[in-house]
Amino acid sequence: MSQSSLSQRIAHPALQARVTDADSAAALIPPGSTVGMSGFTGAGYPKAVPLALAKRIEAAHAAGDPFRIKVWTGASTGPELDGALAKAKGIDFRLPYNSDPIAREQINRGEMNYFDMHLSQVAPMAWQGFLGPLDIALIEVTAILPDGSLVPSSSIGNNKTWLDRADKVILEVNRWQSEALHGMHDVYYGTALPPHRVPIPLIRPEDRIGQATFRCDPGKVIAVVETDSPDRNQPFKAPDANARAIAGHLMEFFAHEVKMGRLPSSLLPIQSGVGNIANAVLSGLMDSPFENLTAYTEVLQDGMLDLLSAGKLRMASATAFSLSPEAAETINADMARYRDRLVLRPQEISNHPELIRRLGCLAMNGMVEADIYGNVNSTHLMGSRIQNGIGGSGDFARNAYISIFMAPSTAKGGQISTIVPQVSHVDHIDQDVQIIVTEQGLADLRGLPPRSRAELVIGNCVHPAYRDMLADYYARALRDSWGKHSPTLLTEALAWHQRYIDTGSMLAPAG
Ligand code: 0RQ
Repeated sequence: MSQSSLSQRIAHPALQARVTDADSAAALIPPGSTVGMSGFTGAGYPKAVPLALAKRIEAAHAAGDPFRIKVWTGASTGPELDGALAKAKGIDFRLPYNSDPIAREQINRGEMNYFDMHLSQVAPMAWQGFLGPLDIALIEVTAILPDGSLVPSSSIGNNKTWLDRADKVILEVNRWQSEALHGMHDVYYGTALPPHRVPIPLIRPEDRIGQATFRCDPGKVIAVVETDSPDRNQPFKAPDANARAIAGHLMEFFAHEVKMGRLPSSLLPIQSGVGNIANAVLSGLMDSPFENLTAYTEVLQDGMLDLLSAGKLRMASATAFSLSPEAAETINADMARYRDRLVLRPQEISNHPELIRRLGCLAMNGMVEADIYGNVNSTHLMGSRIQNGIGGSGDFARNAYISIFMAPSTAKGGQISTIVPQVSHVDHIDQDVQIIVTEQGLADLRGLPPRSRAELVIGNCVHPAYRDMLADYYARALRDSWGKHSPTLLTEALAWHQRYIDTGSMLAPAG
């Protein structure tokens, strides 16, 4: 590596002197450490030091040393971080969100402790102190400026907090990240714990209320590692028929709300979760009559960039990118053009309840299942196996102007109904859920008491294979339930899930 390429990206002389290789940096992380790492939905996570650390942990385990660490991040990361460390059985405790399959298996076997939490609350809780000290911040950045301030990379997540809170800092400077990212970020330093909290001065999604870089005490930096590696960037699947049908129902709903005068024709700032269905909804917006849209959300997917390029989306605010490899290459080659219309913020701001409520976001998130009263499970399969985590869905759902949850009406090839008598785990209570959408249809639950909700959900959202079963259950619940406000047959309600666990299908056995 030439000295000129080093000095271009690492312009602080004392930090140039800290440049080392990944193995040497990993050797500075003691067993039992709590490490705050960068990374959010596969963007901006450290890619070299965690791999080197995993190697070191494997060697320690082979020698009988039970080396493990605690890992805090922004949200999900990539195989070089969660995947490698989990494979090495090196993670003792993990927060706040995980989608890595190896880590998921360990969590569900009870081998890894996982604290699943609202993403907006990670930074304030780290400052409250009950999570314990943060020993090391391991952060990917785009560049180090002459004054030692840091240009963030493709996600911000909790990096500001990790850099301020940690005793020591290890930096990965990733040359793959476009230098033109400089200027896209808005790092707000005005948050505090009560009783010192003040209103956050953000009124519109495009407002910039902070600075373009992280501050960082150079005296805390114990190592700097240069990398040149892409973000995880998974390809998106083309929307399938279910995703397109869900998007279609939503577009119809938005058009109706505009017609009724309850939404402007530019809608309100949209928040969209990750995945196939969320991307289909963004494609739906592309073909919709709505113009001048804005987004105040967590992640910027391919669909958002398409909307920006087409001029449908005026601007978008998030905390991270979550792109396909092709979209990442496109934006990397043309970052300066996008920089004025995209803002990346710390996740305590992108997901802040005060701001989501003020802006009136339209929250659209995926779900595992919903019950007939509108309670939503986003996290646990059959009540006990965690899939990913609540992520930002709770931050947005409770505070949104309209809170929408969506999923196909069945899972596992039709053996599971995603609309059930009672959810097997509750992430979003019925008061926080206003719209349920499946490919079958949409239920607008706003202002409705429980029995009206149940009728609408059964009538509009359930797959035909399960409609009679649910209608029959509900009729008997109406007749036999102990209370008639939210009629429920307690033993029978969760028997749907037990039947799947026992027989591989929720469908009632014939006869
Ligand atoms: O398992 O792959 O073994 O078959 O659950 O299901 O259909 O791939 O789900 O990718 O659309 O994600 C809720 C998980 C949906 C996501 C969830 C099985 C199914 C499959 C996954 P297999 P799909 P999607 C912004 C907002 C919380 C975080 C959030 C999520 C697996 O949206 O993590 O909203 N949300 N963040 O077969 C049993 C059911 C099931 C079921 C599906 N009812 N019962 N299993 N499956 N439905 C982003 C961030 O916060 C970062």
